[in-house]
Amino acid sequence: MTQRKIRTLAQTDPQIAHLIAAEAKRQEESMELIPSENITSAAVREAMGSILTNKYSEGYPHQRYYGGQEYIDAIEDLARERAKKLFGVPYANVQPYSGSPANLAVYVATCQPGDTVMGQALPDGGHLTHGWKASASGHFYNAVQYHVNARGRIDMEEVEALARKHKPRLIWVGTSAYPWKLNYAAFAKIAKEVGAYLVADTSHITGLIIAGVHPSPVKYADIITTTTHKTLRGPRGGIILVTDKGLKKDPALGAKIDKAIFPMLQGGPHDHQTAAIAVALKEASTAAFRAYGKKIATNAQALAHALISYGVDVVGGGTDTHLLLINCGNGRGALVELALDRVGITVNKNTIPQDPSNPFYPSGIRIGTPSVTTRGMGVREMRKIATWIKAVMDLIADEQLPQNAKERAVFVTQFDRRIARNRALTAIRADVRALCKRFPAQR
Ligand code: DSN
Repeated sequence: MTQRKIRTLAQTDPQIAHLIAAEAKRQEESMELIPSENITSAAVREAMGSILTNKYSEGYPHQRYYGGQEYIDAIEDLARERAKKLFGVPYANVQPYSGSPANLAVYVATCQPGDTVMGQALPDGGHLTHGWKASASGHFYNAVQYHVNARGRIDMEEVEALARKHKPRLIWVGTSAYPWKLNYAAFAKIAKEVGAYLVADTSHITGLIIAGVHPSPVKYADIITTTTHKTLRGPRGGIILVTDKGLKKDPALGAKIDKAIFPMLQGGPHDHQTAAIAVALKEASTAAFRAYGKKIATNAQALAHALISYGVDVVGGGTDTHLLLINCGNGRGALVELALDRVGITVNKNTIPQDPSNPFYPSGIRIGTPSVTTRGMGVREMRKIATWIKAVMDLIADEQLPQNAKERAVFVTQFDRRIARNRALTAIRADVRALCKRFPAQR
């Protein structure tokens, strides 16, 4: 009998192996301040890279359309039970491939195409899937959008007025670029008055909710959706939870969500992903994780305070979550993103409330602390990072994006080339690398 030789990735596909190694080095030597990113544990990655990816399992535990499910069922049962226990809810679906399919499943389970839905506008810190016109949610549903006020806080008077006027079937409360705590009770009152489902998309703040740093929506929302790879620190994936309140409103809600995920929107679940989610949920049930969640917020506040003390325009004057927005000046977010990238600080350009520019050349950057907190950095390191951000912003302060939209792409390419030779940026790059070395990314 011939024995099949196991070939490593490097032997089979050296190009991909090389690129993964290069990305690992990049992750080690630079710091990710993109608020939606994090660093998974070796245990999560082991489950994610396991042989479970070989299996097909359409359906749900103990009700599948394929054989050979005894271990897969046990894995999905564990993931569902851990999710229910961790969040204190009676129902969980752990099969969504990620956050956007999870949110689409909520629409499919609760609305008909053309129904009115309501969510926070994307430039005001909401999410594409909450009714923004470029997404399916804004295309197939009659989406009404609410905004933030001049202080950058959700305008609850507008939320109430729009809900009364449009009587949405579903109201989203959830954000992707909003630094403040959400008032779930106020949203629940409005949703009750107009008879809407209240859906909390906690993707960005799930880890903070587990840590008790942010209020929980469990008492107030009918449905909760979350990605699993942000502050929860799991693999890429999504979870949908139905609360006691949701089941009281509609006892079939869990069954409707299950049906929306499969067979309406998805095929076979990604069993390797389900196992990795189960591992992440176990990790998130520990006191160590709760301490981690608290540190994310402490670090974000320290970063915001330091930046403000250096005269940086932090939108709304701070944060009480894991992220903050910096106003870089009209359309300059992309320039600051590129310059920070040059020194090994990865952020993303982002619109700010009432942005005078557009989403491709927005005026802000979005910064978050989940990943650097996972590396073990604390308040002292946040102050250091703030000095580098300020220094980089000062170094490119004279660079102005052309008014003429057609000239912008060329300008940005030339700008990127120009700063590659900047000695002051190169010196900061060396300091960033030295700090990263003291706080390894891989765990
Ligand atoms: N792409 C995610 C984020 O960066 O916030 C939201 O889906």
